[in-house]
Amino acid sequence: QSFFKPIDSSAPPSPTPRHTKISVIGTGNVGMAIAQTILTQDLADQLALVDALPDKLRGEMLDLQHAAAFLPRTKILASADYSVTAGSDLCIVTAGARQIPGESRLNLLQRNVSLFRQIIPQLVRHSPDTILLIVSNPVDALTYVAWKLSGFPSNRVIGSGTNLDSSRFRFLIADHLDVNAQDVQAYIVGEHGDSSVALWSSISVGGVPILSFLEKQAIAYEKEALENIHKAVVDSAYEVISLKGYTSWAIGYSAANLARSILRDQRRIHPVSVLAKGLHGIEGDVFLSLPALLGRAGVLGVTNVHLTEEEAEKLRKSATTIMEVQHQLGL
Ligand code: 6V0
Repeated sequence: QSFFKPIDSSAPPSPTPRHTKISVIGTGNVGMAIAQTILTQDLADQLALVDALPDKLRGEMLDLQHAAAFLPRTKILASADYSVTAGSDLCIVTAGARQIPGESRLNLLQRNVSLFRQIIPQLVRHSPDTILLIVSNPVDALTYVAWKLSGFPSNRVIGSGTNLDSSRFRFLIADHLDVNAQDVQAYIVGEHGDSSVALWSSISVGGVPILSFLEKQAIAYEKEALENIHKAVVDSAYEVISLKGYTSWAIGYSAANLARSILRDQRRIHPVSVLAKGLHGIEGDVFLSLPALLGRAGVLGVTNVHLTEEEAEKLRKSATTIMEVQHQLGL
């Protein structure tokens, strides 16, 4: 006995609609910020959550489901079993071990590689056509690990990379000029974190290149002052972590912003971690952030952004640092 009476009993059953499904692996601070941004921005018909802690996972699922009356309709599923992710269009991986005080970055990476050995093959088995978006840190090396473990073509393995660093950069410039950050075009590329590279030569506000504007107005600017803005970007993650214990909201919006560009085929350009082999003199299999065109097939291309020789040199140095660590992983 159906709750609704059919208005025409001879009508054929309606075809199953094509759903957009996103899975979020790891329901810690970052995974949940991403999940809730996906819900409020109506980016998926189905949202599957996976974590290794079943009680926490069920609690998070119920808490989100209880907001159903205030949100666009999204079916929310959760399980520690990866079959819940079957048929995902996009899998966002935020699962990660926490750094133990005094632990080296390499050791942390090795522990996260062990997690990825459990996670990535299961995602691939249940969603062979999915796109993987890696958020867990160190994001560039782990994106490489996900690429290796998945066997996917590189266009379907993306690291959230410096999309967040670039947003922090745009915020600082926009705040200084008192304009909307969406009208500031500015990229941070390279490694997400300490060795990232700010592309000063390509910053523009409302289409006006900033450096040449300053030069034309004979406004003196110190290279050091510019580097301080970049340093503020690099330090900002540490500052947030020291103040509130973790970062969550900005990475939540950053990942949802990438999800929108990919799943809605927006063909927008984002600085994200991509396979950089053969670009800007980088040799070897290394993922780091470059401005990339994102659409339904994942990474559609990388823009031919102009780098000064100094910027290119810094980028290659970042690549070498990441590759040195990767070589010790034995993948
Ligand atoms: P958290 O709050 O400790 O959450 C991690 C979650 O992963 C926990 O809920 C764990 O139970 C879960 N987990 C652990 N092992 C597994 C497993 N095998 N399968 C499934 N789930 C598992 O950490 P938080 O959410 O704060 O951070 C998550 C990751 O995101 C860390 O690696 C951060 O460093 C990284 N970030 C990356 C950013 C970026 O810009 N790329 C930004 C912020 C944080």
